[in-house]
Amino acid sequence: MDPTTISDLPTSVQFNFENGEFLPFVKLEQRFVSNLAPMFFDQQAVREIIDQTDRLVYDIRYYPFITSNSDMALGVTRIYPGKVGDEYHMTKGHFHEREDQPEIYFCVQGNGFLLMETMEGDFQAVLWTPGTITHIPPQYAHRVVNTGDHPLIFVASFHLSAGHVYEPIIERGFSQVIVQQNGGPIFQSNPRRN
Ligand code: S6P
Ligand code: ZN
Repeated sequence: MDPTTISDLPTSVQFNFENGEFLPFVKLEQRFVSNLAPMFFDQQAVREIIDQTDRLVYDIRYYPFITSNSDMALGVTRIYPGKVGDEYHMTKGHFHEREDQPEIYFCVQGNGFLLMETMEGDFQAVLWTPGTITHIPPQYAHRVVNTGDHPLIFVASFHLSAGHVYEPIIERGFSQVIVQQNGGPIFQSNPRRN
C-alpha cells in the first residue's frame, strides 16, 4: 500500500457507523461475482450472473497504520445482500500466510456468520449480529457470509505481514456452505468436497 502513509505518530480515521465508510482511506477494493467465481458451488448461477450483469458482492476500505517498526492495518468490508444460486454473498475467505498471525473482526452492522476452519478440518461457525467481536486465531481460514437483507459491515484489524493465501479456498472451499432454504439460512456440506 501507499508508503507515504508511514508515520510514527498516532493516527486516527473517522468511521461512519451508518454506511461503514471511513476517512481518510488509502485503498478501496471491489469484488464482483466474477472475482469470486471459483468460491461459489453453483457454477451455472455464476456464469449466468457474469453473462448478464456482473454484480458487486463486497468492497473493502483499507488504512495501513505503518510505522518504522510495525504494520498494523485496518480494513472495513461491506458485503451487500444477495445470493449466487442459493448460496449467500460472502467473502472469498483466506488463510494468513504467516502461521503466527491472528486477526480481530468486529461486526458493526448486518447479520450473518463468520466461518473459520483449519487445514486439519476443525470447522467453527459464529452467528454474527451487530456488536459481535471475534478473535480469529492463527491458522484458521476465515470467511464472512451475509445472510441478511441489508449490508453486513465489519471492521478487521490485522498485520500486513500476515499475508493472504487463497489457493486452498479456491481448490476446496470450507467444509460447510450456507444456503437459503424456506426463506432462511441453513448449513450444508460443501458439494465441492463430495
Ligand atoms: C485481511 C482481512 C480482511 C479481508 C476482507 C476481504 O486479513 O481478513 O480485510 O481481506 O474482509 O476478504 P477476502 O477473504 O476476500 O480477503
Ligand atoms: Zn485475514
